[in-house]
Amino acid sequence: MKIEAIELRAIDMTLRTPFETSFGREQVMPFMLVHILTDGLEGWGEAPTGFGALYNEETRDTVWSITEQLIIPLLLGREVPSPQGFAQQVAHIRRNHMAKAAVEAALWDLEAQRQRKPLAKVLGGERSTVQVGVSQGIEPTIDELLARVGGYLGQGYRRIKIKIKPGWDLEPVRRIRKQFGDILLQVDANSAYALSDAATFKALDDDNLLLVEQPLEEDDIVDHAKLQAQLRTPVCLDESIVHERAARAALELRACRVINIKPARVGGLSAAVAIHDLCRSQQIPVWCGGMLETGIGRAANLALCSLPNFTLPADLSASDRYYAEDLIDPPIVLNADGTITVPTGVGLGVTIVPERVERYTVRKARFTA
Ligand code: OSB
Ligand code: MG
Repeated sequence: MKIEAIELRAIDMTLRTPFETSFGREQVMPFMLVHILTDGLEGWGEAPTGFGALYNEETRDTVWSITEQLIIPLLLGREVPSPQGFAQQVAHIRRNHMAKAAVEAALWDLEAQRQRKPLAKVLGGERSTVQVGVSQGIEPTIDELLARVGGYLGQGYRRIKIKIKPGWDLEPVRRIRKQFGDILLQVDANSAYALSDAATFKALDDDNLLLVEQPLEEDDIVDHAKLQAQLRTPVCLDESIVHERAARAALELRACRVINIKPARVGGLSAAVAIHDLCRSQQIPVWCGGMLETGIGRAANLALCSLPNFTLPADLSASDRYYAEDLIDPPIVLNADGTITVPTGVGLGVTIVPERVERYTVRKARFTA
């Protein structure tokens, strides 16, 4: 199987409602799609660059330029590499994990199709449905937050995560507990706090949260260890775990008791599986985070969630929680038991609708051998 062409597309997707985190409020999500065409099969990957340089250092433009200038020349006209072989091939390019992950995802899609299996099976997945939840942003008022949380619980979601920041933490959590009782609840600070704010997290210790996600700076594993030592609630790291070595360091220093795995953040599904395996060997539960992906990125995340150590609910909701129209057909839906079904078709297992991809495209380029 030879790579004949690679198409890059910049797409702009508009969220049904704006999403606010400690780093800002966004409604239009810029993504880059990678479409690899071989003599027979086609593979798709997505870089979820919706938060630009606010979440990590990458933006859609950096992802595009690294992919065009450094990654595509390694692939065009050659045999399709295995995803793991590709990860080795680009290891000399420092960081740029979203760029690598998007191309690797398209190669996983191709690899699974070549094996005539669903991606989940090729990755070592075992379950057919996965527990999911909703990640709820910061709202202008607590009443609006409560209305949104109530809406999601009414739709059947069984785990709620809320974004927090200084000044929007104890009160929203208490009001949710008061109104909705003992639901599965967790918080995500996107590194908005310092170790000197430990008192806030000690106060949250009484609220029976599943975990507190990324309270401190991305590169501050030592302070996370100091914070975790003072808390009963598990600290979960997201931004800090940029590769398997970071996971190893965090676990060795006891900086967290749970890890959020996002393939885009760690450089691809291969690295995601490696972190899953490491955590499994140390009895550290993991769960799959999200970046408000379109159905293309979410289908790959769903496949990953089927691995055995993904034991906490994923940040992975139905298509209609994000976008009025998804890029895939049928859209991803929530089951009555609060789970989502892992696609069973070969490859990503979802049908990508070309007219829709075209409708949201703001820039495209085709590179040929
Ligand atoms: O920190 O998990 C995060 C979205 C953009 C950037 C960072 C994060 C998020 C989410 C979205 O929480 C979760 C989802 O895709 O449903
Ligand atoms: Mg997070």
